[in-house]
Amino acid sequence: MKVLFVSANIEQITLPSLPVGLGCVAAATERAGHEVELVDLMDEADTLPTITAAMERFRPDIIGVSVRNIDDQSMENTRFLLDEAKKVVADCRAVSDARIVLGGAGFSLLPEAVLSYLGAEMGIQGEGEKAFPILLDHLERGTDLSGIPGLYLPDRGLQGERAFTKDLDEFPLPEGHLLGAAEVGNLDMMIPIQTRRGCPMDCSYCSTATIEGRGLRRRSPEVVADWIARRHGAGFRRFMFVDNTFNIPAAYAQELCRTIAKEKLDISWGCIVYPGVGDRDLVKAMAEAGCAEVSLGFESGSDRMLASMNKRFDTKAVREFSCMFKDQGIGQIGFQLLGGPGETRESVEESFAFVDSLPLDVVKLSIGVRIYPNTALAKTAIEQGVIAPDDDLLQPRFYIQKGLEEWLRETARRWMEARPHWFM
Ligand code: B12
Repeated sequence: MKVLFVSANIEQITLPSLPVGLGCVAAATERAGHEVELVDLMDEADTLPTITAAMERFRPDIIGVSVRNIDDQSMENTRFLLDEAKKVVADCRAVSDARIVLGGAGFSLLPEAVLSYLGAEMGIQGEGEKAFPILLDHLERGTDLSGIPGLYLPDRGLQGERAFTKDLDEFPLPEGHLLGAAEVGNLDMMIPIQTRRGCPMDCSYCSTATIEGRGLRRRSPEVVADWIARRHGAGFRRFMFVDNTFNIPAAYAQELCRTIAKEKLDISWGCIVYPGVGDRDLVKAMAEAGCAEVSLGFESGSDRMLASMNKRFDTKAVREFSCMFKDQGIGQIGFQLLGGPGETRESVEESFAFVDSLPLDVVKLSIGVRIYPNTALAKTAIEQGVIAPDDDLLQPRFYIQKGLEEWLRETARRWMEARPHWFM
């Protein structure tokens, strides 16, 4: 079959992100024997002309659209981003009769609500490399779609239990032409690479388990290092590990870094780390492999709040961790998520003082916590009457501890005034 993959994300918030997930599905679909093309709409002011040109040139049988963002996750001046994807789906419809299949992190979070909002024929929750080719096979033969893992149909819900492939080496990584905007040669672009999926940590507010599952699955370090070396050969120097937690498990992260370092590449990269997992040797191995910056999502400087978010570390571990990165010359962005259940003025002041005492280069403050389905936070919010039990959470809802709202904004502003490296 001829499959056109369309990345509907046009957002440049924080940094433009290449559609690596869509590229992975496209690579697996190509390997399964189909003809594929990928259109990345990131740089398009008006998406219709690009979509029209692609349809006329390629004439696809099926269109796969990735839906990454639903909203910007910010309680202050919230931006709802799904209308951008809605326009892309409408544009595809306007110029093609091909069936539209949705996927991506945003779709996986709220499959039924997104499917109905965007008006597509179907969607696949979770990883698409295995399920999408199975779906194509069924569509080609005109057979019944029930049983396909992770497939959602409008008004008929989930058709088959989701599958989580254990060994990610079974799936190809996307090469040049399936890497979205990188193919046009923007060599400054940060190239995303995912080495593992799934998170067992269960933070009270986090949506990762819904998107990727709880069980950790990985690619072998050699496969990852080879892929990075090929991109390096093509002229790219900046990379970002998009794994939720680069350092879990620590032994794997260390082996990965050693394997990358052996390639002796002139690269720099960033990643997201979970405080308290791994030691000095790991941080040293990261520096030697090119790590230039880590996102340290410790979220609070109050031990009581950390425990209430189900974090498996305390402030002492955060400090030790932060100092290890400082010692290795690795830059750090610290993240604070303020206003969750149980937050008080004291815990906020405690957090700010703690953050202030760490060797962080940048600090991102978020006030209010986006409520995602299947989380402990959603349960609390329902129990406290913050959201209705039947709220599908498509329109962003936030939890903020009652009575703190104005005070928290004011206090954050006051602390930020004298700290230009802090932002909201
Ligand atoms: C890394 C990351 C970032 C990095 C991106 C770096 C980069 N260069 O790409 C940074 C820090 C910059 C970032 C920024 C933002 N992010 Co972010 N990010 C992530 C994270 C952790 C991983 C995304 C990723 O690359 N995954 C790896 C790829 C391989 O997976 P994937 O894209 O999901 O694709 C798989 C499946 O979804 C599926 N699939 C994908 N497409 C398709 C298509 C079809 C047809 C099919 C069948 C299947 C399919 O198969 C793929 C392969 O298995 C996710 C959380 C998560 N676990 O998903 C949040 C996440 C995507 N981000 C989110 C948000 C909100 C943002 C920001 C808006 C935050 C902000 N205010 O700044 C910005 C937006 C950036 C932008 N320009 O779009 C939210 C989106 C949900 C929402 N509320 O909208 C997520 C889900 C986190 C969350 N809270 O739940 N992010």
